Amino acid sequence: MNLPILNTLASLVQDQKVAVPSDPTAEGTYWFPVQASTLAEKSDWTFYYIYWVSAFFTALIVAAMVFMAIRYRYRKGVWEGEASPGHSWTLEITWSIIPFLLTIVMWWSGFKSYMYSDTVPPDAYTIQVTAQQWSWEFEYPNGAKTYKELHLPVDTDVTFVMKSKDVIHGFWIPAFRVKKDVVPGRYTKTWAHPTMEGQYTLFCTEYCGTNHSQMMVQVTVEDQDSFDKWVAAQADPSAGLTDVEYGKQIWSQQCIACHSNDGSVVIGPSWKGTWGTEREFEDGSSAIMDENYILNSIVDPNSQLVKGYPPAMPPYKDLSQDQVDGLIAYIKSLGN
Ligand code: HEC
Ligand SMILES: [Cu+2]
Repeated sequence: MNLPILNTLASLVQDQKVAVPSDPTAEGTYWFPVQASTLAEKSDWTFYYIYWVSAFFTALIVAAMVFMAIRYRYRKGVWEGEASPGHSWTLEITWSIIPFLLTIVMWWSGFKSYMYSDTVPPDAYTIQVTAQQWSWEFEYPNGAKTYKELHLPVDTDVTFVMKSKDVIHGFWIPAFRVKKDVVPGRYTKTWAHPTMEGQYTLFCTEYCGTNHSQMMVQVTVEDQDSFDKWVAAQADPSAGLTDVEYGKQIWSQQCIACHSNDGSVVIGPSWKGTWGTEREFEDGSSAIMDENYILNSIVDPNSQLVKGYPPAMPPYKDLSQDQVDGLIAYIKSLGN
């Protein structure tokens, strides 16, 4: 069976050593994962308040129903009902005021935590988030970029300034109760104040195409010292790597959703055995897979559309020369 998605999943596990994100429901309560941010507590309070008010009234109403069904059941020979009581102001006012107060509390706590989650603190540590089919990019203030993982310092306000390169995506970290759409053509912002060190999962929560369900990222919350060290190390991603290793790393972060290294077709052609071969295009022309062709495929993919494939690849204009060299070296290493 050659299902593209199985290949991608398999290569994700084999090549990337990405821990398959831990099950977010494994800890926490029946309803929610752990509370790992300041918002979590507020948001859960509203939920549990509504939950218990509903549970209480469900029990009360069902009990009254059962009681009355028995009390006023049909009895043989009795055809006349009891006389109904008249209008009762006390009752009317009680059952209007109490629910009114109960629902005002729902609105108030919902409104307050919504405003809290939507008011981005002005001086927070800022991470630029870019979503695209089907990966996330996180850019830190020192220029470091990461894709499969997001690290955050504990007990710090962090703002996410988000944009999308293509369609609508959704930025969702359940343990933080943070969820905000990432919309093409505009910036959206959200923020979090992580309160607990640990590993959580970020999901895409807008259905954005074939590999939507794989837009998961491991979120690591750690103490400030470890975070500083980590983010400094990320700033120079090619340090200690050969060109081929560096290229493979970029592939596994940004290209793997569509290109395999083992001959299987995902969305685009596999890179295996393509170096130096002749590529045929939709318009009938052709070219040899060499440095220039790869460069052109990266920055202007639709100008030479490989025969039989959809124009699904977005242009990658912000890859550095080093990164392009790495990718070329990697494709070359996959043979011809
Ligand atoms: C959303 C899916 C997608 C992503 C992500 C993607 N590509 Fe592509 N790519 C395609 C498709 C589809 C084609 C074939 C159509 C075309 O030529 O544009 C293609 C073609 C190519 C080709 C030509 C392949 C050949 O067989 O002639 C190269 C080289 C390439 N991509 C490089 C990259 C690199 C490098 C990245 C990551 C930085 C990348 N692509 C990310 C979809 C994607
Ligand atoms: Cu998405």
